[in-house]
Amino acid sequence: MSLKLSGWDDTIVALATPPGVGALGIIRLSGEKAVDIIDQLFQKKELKKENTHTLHVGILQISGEILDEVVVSLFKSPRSYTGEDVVEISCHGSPFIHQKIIDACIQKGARLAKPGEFTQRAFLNGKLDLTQAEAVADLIASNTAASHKTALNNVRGGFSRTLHDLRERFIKFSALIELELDFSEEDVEFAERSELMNLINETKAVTNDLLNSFQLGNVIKNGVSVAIIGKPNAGKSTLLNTLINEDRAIVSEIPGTTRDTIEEVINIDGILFRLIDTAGLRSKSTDTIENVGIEKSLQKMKQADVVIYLFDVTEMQEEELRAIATELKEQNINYLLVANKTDVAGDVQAREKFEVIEGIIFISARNNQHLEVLKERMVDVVLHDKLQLENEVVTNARHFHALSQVSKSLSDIAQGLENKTSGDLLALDIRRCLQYLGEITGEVTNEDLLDYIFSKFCIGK
Ligand SMILES: Nc1nc2c(ncn2[C@@H]2O[C@H](COP(=O)(O)OP(=O)(O)OP(=O)(O)O)[C@@H](O)[C@H]2O)c(=O)[nH]1
Ligand SMILES: [Mg+2]
Repeated sequence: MSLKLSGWDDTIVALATPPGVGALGIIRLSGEKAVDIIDQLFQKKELKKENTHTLHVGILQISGEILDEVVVSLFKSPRSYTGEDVVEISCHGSPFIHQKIIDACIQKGARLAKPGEFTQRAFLNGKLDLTQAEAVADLIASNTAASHKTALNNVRGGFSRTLHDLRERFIKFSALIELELDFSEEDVEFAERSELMNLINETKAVTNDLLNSFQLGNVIKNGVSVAIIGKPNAGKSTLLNTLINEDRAIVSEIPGTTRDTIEEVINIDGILFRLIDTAGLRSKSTDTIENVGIEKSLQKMKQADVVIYLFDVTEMQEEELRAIATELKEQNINYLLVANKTDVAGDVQAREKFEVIEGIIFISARNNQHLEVLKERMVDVVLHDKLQLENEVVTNARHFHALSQVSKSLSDIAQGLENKTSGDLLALDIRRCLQYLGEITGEVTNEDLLDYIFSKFCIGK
């Protein structure tokens, strides 16, 4: 990788564990002088004479002042996370000690690392490609089984390996077509057009699958927002409380109890759902505050990924429900119709009352009845049965954008082949495709983009 950043030759230092008091803290150094710096602070041993991947117990001191008794892990270049010499100091977990040790390292020639700089160096030294490096940040941020799984898959190569291989094959074609251009007078074809077409189709299939996975990827990474909507007193706040198993929202028999929206998060089957309890919808209220609440509810409904339309089964009529469903459908809202208070109406009677309308979920929010059915349907709505978490999933908007461009350039190449366009135009389209494929894996990149990506990491990673 030819890209050199300013400050690239420096040795960097940072706390790798969370700031604050803990049993242990880990301070990490990376760079040419990492071993030398620690040798100046470490008593008794000379690390530069020690083997890589070894542990050393000892005292750290500076100018005669003892800093801490520590364990030092040694990773010599190139067999380290960054590819440079890396030293990790496990010390006691006091912020005071951490600061002392970091100051001592700086005094001996290190500088404080920028956010993500360790991972950035790993990328620049070819230890990780860009999607893997980005997945490291996702892995650290992952808070559900699903987000953990997709991030881990991407850290370990995921789809970027597939894209890398396809790109290599395009490079071969690109070279062959450029060669044709050199022999343009002789009208020869080095690049087999049918093979190129096969490669285009193969790449298209991969790209399309990845593009389709983005919606799911987004859900896995950011969670699904679910607005609970319905008339006053339908039991919306009760439903929220039962789902999160906590008395979070005020429940009362007075219609119009909830005024402001309340948000709570639950994890169902590894997917994060952001539940939003809203003010009950009624056509007109004399209370201005309630009206503001209703306005907010409508807004939340439009912004939500999924809407739970909750109604009191004893009060709702079939015709009205049908009209509501039609309205939601027309507004392109992803909704679930949920009938509440089946304990009052009777489960069987409630189902009979609405048997002509499909897909209603019958529950009693207060008695926690059939909520597991509702949860299952919430997951179904998100997954749409079309994707499994085992598949490779795009979670990153940058990748999504570049993949869309790959897809477009593939169509251009295909069209060029069909129209028997000249080699130089074909070469141009292929180069564009190579550019976007390379942007995803980081084989084509620029300093600004890298700085932007890594600036979102935490310090010490
Ligand atoms: N019998 C029965 N009563 C319920 C059920 N769910 C809620 N309720 C009652 O219905 C009343 C209204 O419940 P809430 O949860 O406050 O209703 P809401 O939809 O949030 O009402 P607003 O905030 O006013 O829009 C309360 O008295 C609840 O105890 C249920 O499943 N069965
Ligand atoms: Mg309420």
